[in-house]
Amino acid sequence: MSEMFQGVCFDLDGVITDTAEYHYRAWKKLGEEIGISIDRAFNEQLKGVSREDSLHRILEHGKQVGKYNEEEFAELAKRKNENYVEMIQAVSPKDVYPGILTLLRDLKANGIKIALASASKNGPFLLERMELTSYFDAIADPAKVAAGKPAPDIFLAAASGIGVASEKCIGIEDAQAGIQAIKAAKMLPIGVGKAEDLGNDIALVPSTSYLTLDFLAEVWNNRKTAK
Ligand code: B16
Ligand code: MG
Repeated sequence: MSEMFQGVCFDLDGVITDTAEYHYRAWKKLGEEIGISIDRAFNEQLKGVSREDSLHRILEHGKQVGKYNEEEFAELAKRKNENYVEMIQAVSPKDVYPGILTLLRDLKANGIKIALASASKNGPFLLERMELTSYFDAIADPAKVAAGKPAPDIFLAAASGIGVASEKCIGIEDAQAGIQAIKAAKMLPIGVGKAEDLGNDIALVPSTSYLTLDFLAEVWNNRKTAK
């Protein structure tokens, strides 16, 4: 197992815990208030996408582009976030997805650096609530990157935060935009979800319980031999 990967950059919503569901409900509620219906299929396009970009996509989807001025737009985004923040107050260590804690422990025990590459400004709060903060060597700040997912910026910031070349990192994501960002950052992607959503050209797991250190190593080694 020579030339192992040296870092793992984790998405948060949908990979570490089920907050993707809360984002969906909060957008759906806002959508109902402004007359735009949001279903789960459309929601796939919002996963991993920043709060403001998500609202742009929703207004486009509802043919309401230009309806709100800058101030009203900011108010809508704030309203969604307040609703979302209320929903995540009760998040606790028992909400951590299966296998994640063991993976974090195993990575740490093997000297592999761990970073958070979430588009969410609520990421640090959520890690605190789940008592996971101490496992992370770096948390990339989405407020400081020029472009959100699918641009590579947040994954590049995460790799730089742990001092590992992105080519030596694995990125784990549940969203189309996130997988694109990982590829653009030249990391090895692992997707949590279905091929119809994430593509059939990457390693996929149906649930986080498959994300063991051995599995990550296998995916890494297969990439090496495939080239
Ligand atoms: P916030 P991730 C993303 O987190 C979510 O998937 C996306 O739905 C959300 O709009 C975005 O964070 C911004 O979150 O409004 O809390 O700043 O999947 O990149 O961990
Ligand atoms: Mg996600």
